[in-house]
Amino acid sequence: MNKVLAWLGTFFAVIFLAACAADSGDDTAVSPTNIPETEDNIITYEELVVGYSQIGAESEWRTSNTASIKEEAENLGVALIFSDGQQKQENQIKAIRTFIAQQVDVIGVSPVVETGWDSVFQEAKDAGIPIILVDRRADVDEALYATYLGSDFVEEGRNAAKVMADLLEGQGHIVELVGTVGSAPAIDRYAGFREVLAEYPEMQIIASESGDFTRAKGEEVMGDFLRQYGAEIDAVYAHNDDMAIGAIRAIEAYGLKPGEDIKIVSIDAIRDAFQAMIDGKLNATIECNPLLGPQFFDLALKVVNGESVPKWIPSEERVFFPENAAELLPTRKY
Ligand code: GYE
Repeated sequence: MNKVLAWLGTFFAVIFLAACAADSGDDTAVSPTNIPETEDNIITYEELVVGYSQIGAESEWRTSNTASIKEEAENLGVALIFSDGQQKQENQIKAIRTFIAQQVDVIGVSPVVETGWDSVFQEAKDAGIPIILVDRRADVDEALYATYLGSDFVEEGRNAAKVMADLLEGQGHIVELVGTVGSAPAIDRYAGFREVLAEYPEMQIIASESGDFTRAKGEEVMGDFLRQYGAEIDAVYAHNDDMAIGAIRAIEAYGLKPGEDIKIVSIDAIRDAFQAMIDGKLNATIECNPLLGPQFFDLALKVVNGESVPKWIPSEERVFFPENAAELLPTRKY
């Protein structure tokens, strides 16, 4: 018994000394924040349960993005509960509520539009489930999400305008195929393009309509533009390659040559855009990387384990032209 008391005495004395050392600012002291976590309280990929709310399957970009997420979950052994929102915000909100009820560890979401997420994100926060925004931002308080992983869409819009200015030598009539109304990439690609265009008073946007990021809608809207403006159109700025491919079809049906009579610049850099450049029908594509699976799960694990992560992880992106499209196509992964 005495031995036990003596041992306890020594134990508390050590604790007391350690506390004094911490107070005195000695950085070798043991404090709760620098005690290494034991293996027991670190979550591993095999234990991680992730709810993922995807937008839909509107474009090649999106299907590659979905494939990247599903493949990486499988590689890592992560339990992934995947929900396809069919491009409807209400479906995404329902999916997030289901994930909360299922008590997943972390939620990944690619918000179809920017606004209207405050309540459901707050519900996740109240349940202690972190949200990671993937690909698209939501217009909410920074406290409601852990991080955003995705592109700088404003910069993509600026780059598209710079390329367009070169192609048109600073002069001409542009029609614009806008992405999904209210979505982060549509809002930012619209703004970035105009920011640079302001430096070129002789380049004008004569029409701007949404093609909802799909080939079918891009073709339909381009058909309307051609019926209205015909050969007055010098160029198309499409917020994604799929709409540009739709526009190419409409221009051919109208009897003009895409890429020659009407220049086309779009965004994403999908494989079909490389093929269109090889065929001389598309003049440039600005890269937007959908292969976000590996970075997403890396972040998800860090976030659930309480590691701090930056509020934005931007993707690195390039611009591609027809000159080396044939050489690059075999290397493209989406
Ligand atoms: O550019 C488009 C897709 O959010 C960046 O969504 C993404 C966009 C992409 O449908 O093709």
